Amino acid sequence: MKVSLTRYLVEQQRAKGNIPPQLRLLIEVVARSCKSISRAVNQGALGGVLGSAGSENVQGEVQKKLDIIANEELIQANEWGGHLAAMASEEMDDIHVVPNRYPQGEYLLLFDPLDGSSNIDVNVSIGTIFSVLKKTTPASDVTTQDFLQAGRQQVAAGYCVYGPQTTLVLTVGDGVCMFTLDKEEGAFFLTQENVQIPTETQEFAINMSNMRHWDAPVKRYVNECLAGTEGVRGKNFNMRWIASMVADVHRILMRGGIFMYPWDKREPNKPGKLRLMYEANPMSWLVEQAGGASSNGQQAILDIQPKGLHERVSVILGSKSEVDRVTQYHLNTHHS
Ligand code: P6P
Repeated sequence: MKVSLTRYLVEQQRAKGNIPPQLRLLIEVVARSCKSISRAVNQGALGGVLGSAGSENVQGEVQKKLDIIANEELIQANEWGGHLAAMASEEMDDIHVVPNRYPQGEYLLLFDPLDGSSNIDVNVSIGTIFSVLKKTTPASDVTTQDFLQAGRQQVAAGYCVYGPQTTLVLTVGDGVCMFTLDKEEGAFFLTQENVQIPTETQEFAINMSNMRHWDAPVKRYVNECLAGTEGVRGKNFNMRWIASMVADVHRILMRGGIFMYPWDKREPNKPGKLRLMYEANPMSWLVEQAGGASSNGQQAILDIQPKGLHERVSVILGSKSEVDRVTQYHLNTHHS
């Protein structure tokens, strides 16, 4: 029997009480937005949606047309429902407070509307990443400060990967489940529950072209992987780098592995390339909920107290034994 996303959420609430109606509405609206984004992505050149929009985002990155389409879709779909107080996006400098003409809710939604943009025009998997927090000050007006909560405060997180299948991956703190889009019915159906990342792995994901810029612990770890059976690891490793975090993380949730986008000396004052609030935090919670680990080399990413909406972080996540090893190498360096 096929279990739809709505049925799953209703039954999860009945069993565990961790998806109150407003949160269920939020998740369903985000899923519906991902369906629309998937349709636009699948149109590609036929829909005139490829290429650049001729503008830049707060990160100073060229925006693709689909970045803007996806951002607009999530804003418009989520602002009227009464479940949200405000939204934050990689594509917007400031938070988007729900307009006065609509009721405000207690949830805060953060998202990277279309992650992996460099892959859009070459038909490689991309995705939407989202994270849900609760307003900490019910009374006062929502401000950016309300968003600056550590990743452990998330109440829901997930992504939708637009690949050979369109798959929504979700956690509300009770494990990770996956829903695949049935395009004929236009609905997501449960295809995996209680996802578990294998603790051991022999597959690492990192952009090797940056090797000369890495810090010593990362160089040590990757060189040991490359040494294979002739080195201290005593086994051979495989390498993957899709350059879409959503696709790399999905592979890791499905078959294990370690993903690294560490600090490097190209821009030493930046802790890393990836953003904490709407990329690293949701992905880190999913990975931990699936039995993996996620660190910035010094501490669990979910424990980092954010200082800015768009702050970046060094990311080392995936199979627990490998992440622990890389973290240990960092700690050894700082102690010696
Ligand atoms: P690089 C995509 O632009 C992204 O933010 C992540 O999805 C991906 O993991 C990373 O950047 C790829 O970066 O430097 O390898 O192109």
